[in-house]
Order: sequence, then C-alpha cells, then structure tokens
Amino acid sequence: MSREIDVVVVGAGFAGLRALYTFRQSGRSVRVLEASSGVGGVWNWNRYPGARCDVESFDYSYSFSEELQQEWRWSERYATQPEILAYLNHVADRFDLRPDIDLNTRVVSAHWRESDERWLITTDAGDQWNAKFLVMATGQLSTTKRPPIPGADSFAGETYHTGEWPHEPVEFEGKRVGIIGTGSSGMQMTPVVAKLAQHLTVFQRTPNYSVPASNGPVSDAEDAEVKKTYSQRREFARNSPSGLNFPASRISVLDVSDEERESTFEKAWQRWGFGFVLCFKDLILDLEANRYASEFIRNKIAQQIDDPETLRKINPADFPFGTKRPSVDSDYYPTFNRDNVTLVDLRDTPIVSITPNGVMCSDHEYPLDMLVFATGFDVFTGSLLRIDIQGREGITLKEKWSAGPRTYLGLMVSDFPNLFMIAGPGSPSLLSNVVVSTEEHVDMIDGILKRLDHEGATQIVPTEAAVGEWVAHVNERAEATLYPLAASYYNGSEIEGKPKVFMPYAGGVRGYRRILQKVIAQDYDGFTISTPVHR
Ligand code: NA7
Repeated sequence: MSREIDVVVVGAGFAGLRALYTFRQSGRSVRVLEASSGVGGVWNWNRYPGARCDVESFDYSYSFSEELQQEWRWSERYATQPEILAYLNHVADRFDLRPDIDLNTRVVSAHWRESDERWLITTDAGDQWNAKFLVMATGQLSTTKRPPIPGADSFAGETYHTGEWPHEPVEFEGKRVGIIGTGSSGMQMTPVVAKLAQHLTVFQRTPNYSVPASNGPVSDAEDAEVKKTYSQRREFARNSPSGLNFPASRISVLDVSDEERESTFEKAWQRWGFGFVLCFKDLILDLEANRYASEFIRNKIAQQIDDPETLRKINPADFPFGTKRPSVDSDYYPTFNRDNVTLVDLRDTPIVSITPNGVMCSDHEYPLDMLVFATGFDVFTGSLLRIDIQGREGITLKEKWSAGPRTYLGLMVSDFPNLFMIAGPGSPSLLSNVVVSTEEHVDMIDGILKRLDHEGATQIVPTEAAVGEWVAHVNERAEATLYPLAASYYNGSEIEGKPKVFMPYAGGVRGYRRILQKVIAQDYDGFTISTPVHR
C-alpha cells in the first residue's frame, strides 16, 4: 500500500531541507527521503580531513530566515565540514524538520502514473509513496566515482573515497598513504594528511589551478558588520554573476597598464579566493585576457615550490585558468616541499594497476598502507540517472537523456510532469554559489505549485519546444566563454563514455534570475499547465 502525500523530496542536504521548510510553510504535506543516516547531504558524506567549503561561510548559508542568519555564528571565513554539518543539523532542529524526514531510505524508482496524475515512488525497503509532486534534491556531487583501474579491489590495505568517508576516526600516523586525485578534495586533504602520515604519495593526472583561501577566524566586529546589512548582502549575491559577495569588475584586463593588472591580481590573490575569476570582466571570456591570469597564478605557484622537477609536474598548463573548476587551497603547494611527500605525475607514468601492495605505475610500484580515492563524482546527472525514473508512457530519464541532459531552465524535463530538479543541469548550479541557486529554485517551485493551486490545475510540464530552445541557449552561453577549452565535469569529461555536453548555465546567476522572472511574468511561459484529466 502506498502512502499519499503532496510532495516527496529526495535528499536532505541544503536543497532538501530548504524544500521541506518552504513547502510545509505553504501548507503541503511533505516527505523527505534520504539515503544516508543523517541530514546534510554532501556535508554528511565528505568527512575527509581538511574538508571545507570554498565559498565564504556568510554566503554559503540560507537566506530564508532573518532569525537564523542573525543567530548563527560562523567561526571561520571558510567553514569546515563539521561546522557546516552542525549548521544544517541546527536548521533541521530549529525548524522542526526531522519528523518529516526518513533517513537510511534510498529511492530506487519513481514512476509517473497518468491515470491518477501522481508519482509512485519506491524505496529500497519496498515502501511506496504516492505523490502529486516529486522534487529531486539529490545534489550534483553526490554519486562518487571510483575509476575502473585494474585490480582496484585487490588492495590489502585500507581504502577510502573522500565522498564516502567513514564516520569513525581514520588513523594516518605511521602509515604510507596514497591519494589519487588532485581536485578540490585531494588538494584539501593533502596538507592535512602530510602532517600525520609517515609518507604521502599524491597521484596527479591533471594539474589544476588553485588560489589561496586566505582563511581565518571571523572576528566579532566582522560578524556584527555583516549581520547589520545581511539582507543587502543576500540581494547583492542573488544579482551577481556567481552568487558571491565580490563586486564583478567591468574592466578588461587588456585595457589596463601592467602595474594596474598586477596590483589587481595581487589584491584578488591575497583576499578573494574563488572570486579571483571576477577581478577582471573577461578572464573566462577572452583567451588573451585569461593568459595574463593563468601566467600570474603559475608564477605564484612557482614561488611556493622548491624543487624544479616538482614544479614542472604541478604547474598547470593544459587549459586556461578557471575553465575547469579551480581549487581554493590552504598550504597545498608548500606541502610538496616536505621530505615525506612525493608527487607522481600520471601523465609521465600512468597507473597500470592496483595491487595488494599498493599502486603500480608504468615505472614502478608504490607500496602503501592506505589508498584514498579523491577521484570525484559522476557530476550533474549521476544521482538522477541511478534512480529508475519513468515519465509519460514509461519513457525513462536515461532514454530521454541518452545524448546528454535536456531540461527547461535546469528545473524540469518534458514528458516528466510534476518532476522538479533543484539546481539541475541547465541552471547555474555548480557555476554558482549553489546555496543561492538552490534557494532560488525552491522558491520558483513553490511559486509554480501555488500557481497550480490557484486554478485547480494538477499538471505542469515544459513543452518540447521550450526545452529545445533552452538547450540551445545553454550551449550558446557556454560557447561564448572559454569553458569548453577544458575537459571537465562541466562538459561530462569526468566519466568515460558520458555524453560530452555542457551541463551548467554559463549566463550567470543574475542573468538566469532575470529569465526566471520573465518566465513568471509571462505566466510560466514554456510550460503546459493542465487541469484534471480523470474527474
Ligand atoms: P574533482 O574535482 O572531480 O577531482 C577529481 C580528481 O580525481 C581529479 O584530479 C581527476 O583528474 C582525478 N581522477 C579522476 N579519475 C582518475 C583516474 N582514473 N586516475 C587518476 N586520477 C583520476 O573531484 P573533487 O572531489 O576533488 O571535487 C569535486 C567538487 O567538490 C569540487 O569541484 C568543488 O565544487 C567541491 P583529472 O582532472 O580528471 O585528470
């Protein structure tokens, strides 16, 4: 017997908690189904040492409650994973969200039934929910990727993936540790583990650019200052290119003197972290402009590395800065000056296999006691496609997206009525401060549901034409940038065989917001809204 409910939300991370709060406020019955044993989404899974956010805490937090943003006190500019998880648990308690959340509950299928215009959702325990609306708050970075390296299961020591880190403490002391992967997770973990392990070997396939976090404690004065004008700060972020609190420059790097260029870069390097990409208007738009930034960062990296051979391996050169998501690090580069740290360049000596003893590269074997996969995720589509989602006439989402995701506004898919994605492919999503984009989508969905209520409508679905136009627009915006020049998870390159299409919307948070406002003003242009078919 399935249970009736207005809305099923899949996932209890940032997006799912906000969705539950908002839809409940609107008087709907809501059930959140969460696979893990706690709330927090990625912040509950990514417990590896050194894990922290690379968007500033003041901005990587909810804006929906003035009381919440006034009372929560962030301790550091860039919050650690435990602090963000504590925040999300606080939110769950403060707004009494837990009674409507089922933990340890993985959704295995969701089938649309035209006969009663509802979604039938089945969990791994065989429980079923019958919901008018289905909201996928499954995140973009939540399906871990373990590369298909021969012998991967044969390793006799401890193995971990950064995105599925155990809740129990992991001991590094006295061990030979290997980390595969130098994305944000690998770069965050490396300096911490290097201080604990007997020896650390970092296996790097593609060197990426990283800018310093310039992290530090939040002073009482700064806390008070931000809280005095918090709502303005939020409004600024919503109307900015990336949802961050940095003034985007309107100046081209090509129009300034050498001195001005260097001093602007230097200022951004010292303080802006991820916001470095915004310090001139054209760093992600113009290759010549980008060259200046890439060169500046390469020089900065060179100043931090003692050994010329290590520098040759670690200094990025294969793609322009920012076109693959840059990292924001704390002491990553100087870590390679330590005697107990080795950098292996997999472009020179690829991994041949994993053996019971360690990692076998083309030149020799690296014996290890512990192997950490910091190898990332099946980004954007992984968490959606691993669920058997069937829309009208049994069409699966997998079939629908066989050539890559096709959405309207990154929010809905044609033939899948009443199914919403939060920060899905085709929205600013991972090209933005994703909390800003998440809250915007929840509010958009809330508005849609109210609009349906208003005239007793029961279905909303985008037209095929609207999806086609949106996909074309997403591609157009991507092609106007340098993003396509890197093989990255933005364009499906993180998984072999994945369709190579550009996933996020590169037109900016502000531009996207204006489009949503226009769609609403035109009474949900691009959607078909229909009234009951079965009465
Ligand atoms: P990322 O950024 O996707 O990084 C994954 C890393 O793992 C990256 O360096 C990859 O190298 C490397 N990788 C992946 N597969 C392999 C194989 N087969 N062999 C060697 N190395 C491999 O994931 P993260 O977890 O670091 O960060 C994800 C996001 O979380 C981040 O962007 C922030 O938004 C927060 P490659 O570059 O593919 O050559």
